Amino acid sequence: MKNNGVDKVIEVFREKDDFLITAHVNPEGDSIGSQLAVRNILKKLGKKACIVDHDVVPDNLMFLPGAELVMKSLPADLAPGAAVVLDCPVKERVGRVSGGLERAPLVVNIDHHVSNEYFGDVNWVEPQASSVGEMLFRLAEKAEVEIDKDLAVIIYTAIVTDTGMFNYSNTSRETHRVAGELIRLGVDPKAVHGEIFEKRSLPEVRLLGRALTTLKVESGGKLAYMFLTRKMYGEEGVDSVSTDEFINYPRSIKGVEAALFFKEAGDPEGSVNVSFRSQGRINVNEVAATFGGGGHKQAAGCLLKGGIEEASKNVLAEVKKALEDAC
Ligand SMILES: [Mn+2]
Repeated sequence: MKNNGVDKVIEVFREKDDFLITAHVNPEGDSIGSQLAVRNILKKLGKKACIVDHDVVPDNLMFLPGAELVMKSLPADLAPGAAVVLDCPVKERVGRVSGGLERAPLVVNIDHHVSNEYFGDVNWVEPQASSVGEMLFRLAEKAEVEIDKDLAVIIYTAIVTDTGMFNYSNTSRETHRVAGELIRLGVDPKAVHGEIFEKRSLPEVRLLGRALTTLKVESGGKLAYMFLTRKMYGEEGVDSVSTDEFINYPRSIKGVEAALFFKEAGDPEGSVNVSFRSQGRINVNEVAATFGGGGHKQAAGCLLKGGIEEASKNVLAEVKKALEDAC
């Protein structure tokens, strides 16, 4: 477990010429934003870089400069000098792109998850950082790479999404310093917010409605959870929508200590995405880890094989146990 730090990452960025960039499956603002930020920085250093992801970029992040360049499969002739893995606690979380990591002689792991397994040849992990975006701002400052408006918008998006709009406990004085700098560099917070959070599709809002009808509260009001099934997607005539915010509804109920959201995944089929949130009394990173996942103390996730009912039963039992021990 060696944390090499930002300087070593900058050294690799300067030394190698050709980079593969990737991040975790089921992408959101920080994983997309941090990949685009690394690409932007590498381009300014005169390097070649391509981004390959297991999933497509969510619609609400397509406004980000460079989002259209994210590829879904590895180019056949890809032979990168290094791979950069972002916002990813374990190597397996890159999904299908893991084949690309094997083709790279050097893997750089940049992350802020406390559960990070230091799987890179070079590791830079800062669990106290709000987002990988925030870390990359400091990298750009240190490397003296120009932070133009495009890069500022990309990093701001990573921060605003991973902090739940500066709401979560990972929001620090440093987070606000960076956000302030980004505004000075040209970010319009209202415009970015509008792009990310106020262009919901009708099916997305209706799917939230369907998920909310499954909402249950147990453990004497301390546990709230809900489901989203593939059948519900079918009923709304859509295949994928951004569901990042859904977990906030069970989480926001008065008295709830732990919130869970179970979502049947389309790819790989027959698997279930689980999101965990805690108000601080239980460590959901530990609970998610017992199911092969991880994340942060108050926000974590895992991917389970099998049907949603069976998957949820096991997870709910573990969370209830943790609640009994802690509360
Ligand atoms: Mn993140």
